[in-house]
Amino acid sequence: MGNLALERPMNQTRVELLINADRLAQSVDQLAAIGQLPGGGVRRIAYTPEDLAARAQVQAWMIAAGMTVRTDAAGNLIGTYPGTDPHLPVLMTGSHIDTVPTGGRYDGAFGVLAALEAVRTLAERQIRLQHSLVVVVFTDEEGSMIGSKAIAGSVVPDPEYYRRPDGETIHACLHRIGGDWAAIAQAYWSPDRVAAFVELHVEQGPVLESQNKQIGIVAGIVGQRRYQITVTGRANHAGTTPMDLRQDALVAAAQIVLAVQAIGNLPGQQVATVGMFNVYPNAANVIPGRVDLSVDVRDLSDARLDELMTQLTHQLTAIAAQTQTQIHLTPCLKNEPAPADPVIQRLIAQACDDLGLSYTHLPSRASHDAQAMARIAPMGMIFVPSVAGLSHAEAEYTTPEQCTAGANVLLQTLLNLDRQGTVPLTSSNASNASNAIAADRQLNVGSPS
Ligand code: HGY
Ligand code: MN
Ligand code: MN
Repeated sequence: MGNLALERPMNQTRVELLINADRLAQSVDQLAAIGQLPGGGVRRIAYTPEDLAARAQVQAWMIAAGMTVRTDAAGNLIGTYPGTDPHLPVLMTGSHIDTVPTGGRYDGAFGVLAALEAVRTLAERQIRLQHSLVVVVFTDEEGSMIGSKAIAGSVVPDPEYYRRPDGETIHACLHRIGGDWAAIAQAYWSPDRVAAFVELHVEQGPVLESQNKQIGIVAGIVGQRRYQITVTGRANHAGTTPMDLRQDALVAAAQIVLAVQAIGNLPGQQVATVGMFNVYPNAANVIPGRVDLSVDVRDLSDARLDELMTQLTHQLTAIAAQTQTQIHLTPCLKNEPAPADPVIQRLIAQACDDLGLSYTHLPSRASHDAQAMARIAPMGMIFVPSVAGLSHAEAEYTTPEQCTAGANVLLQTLLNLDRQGTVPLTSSNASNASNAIAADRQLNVGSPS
């Protein structure tokens, strides 16, 4: 792993405190057993019994590690390892334990378990930091990201925005995990309470592996927009309805998929995806009356995302007219691009140097809770390699050695931050603009019929 000829091996580090690699690997295995799929991956969708079981497990581990634990109104599980100076703002770290429907063992879970391992390492040596160390398991990262948004004060007020694809309300979802929609504003942390937020995560891409680097220092996270599109046509008999008298929702939806691909293929760095697609009534002899699909668009520039969505909207209008359907586009996620704090990036680099680990700086094209957290705190992210660049897939893998290296970088970065004191929130991170988007900003296009 890596070209280490000119570097110190890990066992000749300049640091005194190292995490317990076996204990970390064991916890990764144990958590992956909750919601385990036959192919070795994990299905642990937010608010499901698997999510609840995993939360209970992590909570028990946090308590055993000497943390006090609570669940906030957004359902975030918050463990605190008290510091020696209760007046200082906290150092915060964490990630998520929910997964995509067929996810891997590391996306999110690794960041939570490495943070827990950092606390275990401190606790067994009876080391207290000056700052309290707060480990957060954020609610529903793979869906609404409501957990980190609540902490950052950017939750959209309209509960309809958070209705699950299966129709369940956010009230019911949060209630099930110990949260409370009515009190969600109480989950907010003002910037003066958080000295820094650091998230460790698997890269979910091929860059580190292809460059033979052990650690990635994230320079910034791309902005992301997600929409649900409903195409409404008219269900009718597939035999008796002449071709020119159809309002076929699936024909329109198929054109939308190609239009989304086309904006992704425009010159630039953006990506655009239709990942969810449901046809109703989905019967061979019925002209489809309705299709629900998702659109996910990402780029480092918010202005560019606006531009791309304007183009897509024009195309949807044309498709609706041509297919005699109605196309309804509802925003369901908006994450602004978030730069990582330069001071934290430097402290991560210092941790890598002290541990004898190779590193490079790179952007994150995946969204993370760190993105919301950057609104209220200086933010940093540490990446470890993903074997073959695979993620959001059962085959997602990061070796135990790579996990150990990442967890040690996290621990050293937290120690560096504790010594350094509060990092001032840099102007590039401080954002006054609300990224809450108006829930009524919906687009309806289509032929009146
Ligand atoms: O979709 C994402 O980028 C993230 O994994 N939630
Ligand atoms: Mn993910
Ligand atoms: Mn993730």
